[in-house]
Amino acid sequence: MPSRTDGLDPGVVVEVRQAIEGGSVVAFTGAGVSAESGVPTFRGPGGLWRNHRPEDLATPGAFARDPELVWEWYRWRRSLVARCQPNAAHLALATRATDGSRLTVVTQNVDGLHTQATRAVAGDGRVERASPLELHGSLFRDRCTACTYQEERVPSAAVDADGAGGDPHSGPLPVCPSCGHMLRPDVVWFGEALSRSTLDAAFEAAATADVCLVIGTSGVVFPAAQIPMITHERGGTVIDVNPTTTALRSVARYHIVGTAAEVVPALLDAGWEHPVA
Ligand code: BV8
Ligand code: ZN
Repeated sequence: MPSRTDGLDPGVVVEVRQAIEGGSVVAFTGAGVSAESGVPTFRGPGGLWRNHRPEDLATPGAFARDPELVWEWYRWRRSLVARCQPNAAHLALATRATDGSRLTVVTQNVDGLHTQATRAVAGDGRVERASPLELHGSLFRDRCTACTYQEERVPSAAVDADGAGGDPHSGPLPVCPSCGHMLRPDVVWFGEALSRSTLDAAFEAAATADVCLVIGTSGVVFPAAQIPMITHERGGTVIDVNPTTTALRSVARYHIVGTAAEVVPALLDAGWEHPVA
């Protein structure tokens, strides 16, 4: 069982910072890393799935049966997330991913906040090298259901570009300008395969990591949830940052009970000073 630490115990912070310093780190994040940016999680109280089951919305079958309902949900999420900003956890991760430290961000999230943080910290020029691996795609990209057409929906414009005018319940369904078929959100639905190249890169990062820093995930969705398990199997240290216990407790060496925006800067931020108790 992990050594559980409520909040920022200075001794544990020193130990974890030593494990991270000089080692290679894979930061594996879920919806919890964006909670303090105002993005609802999936399975918690007030969560995104609360009024629906995942199978009702995030599956190819749901889209085939009721594309209006699925688009309504994604348009609502897009307009909500477009108003959210990266929080201190996203920024601390982006700083380490772009300052030459060996830190790779692997995220299950589709909210684009890790990429926004990377742009904020490094500027557009260096985003490519430090871009997070987005295992489940992006809320702000549409793709055609029939050809290879894709279209980025820049978050700030997402509220308007949809033709929904920020009202998540209106607007005709988007069609491909190239072949006329319906567009869909470029996210990975349940029962759909993840991008092989993205998953291979994520598994490689996990296999060679000294530390897997797990932030804000219930650890129930596969194959993403294999990431910390791979680091553990290769002898790396898994650190779980979460206010509650998760399905990853069997592989975590530390469980730091706290929130992402509070804990992650303490573990990564060179300038972080432990507040005088
Ligand atoms: C596939 C994109 C095969 C869409 C998402 C039985 C066993 C094992 C696997 C399966 C099974 N039955 C079915 C499967 C496979 C299935 C799966 O894993 N199902 C689960 C539910 C059992 N997986 C799939 O279908 C995957 N594909 O297997 O394909 C295949 C192969 C070849 C060919 C064809 C097919 C695809 C899975 C991807 C699904 N898409 N998202 C969208 O977003 O709309 S998953 C969705 O869940 C999000 O990506 C989300 O990130 C992800 C995981 O959830 P979490 O991020 O963990 O969020 P959650 O709310 O659960 O937890 C938040 C945590 O944060 C909590 O612990 C909370 O305590 C904590 N927290 C809260 N506040 C804070 C905080 N932490 C820190 N700070 C805070 N402030
Ligand atoms: Zn098309």
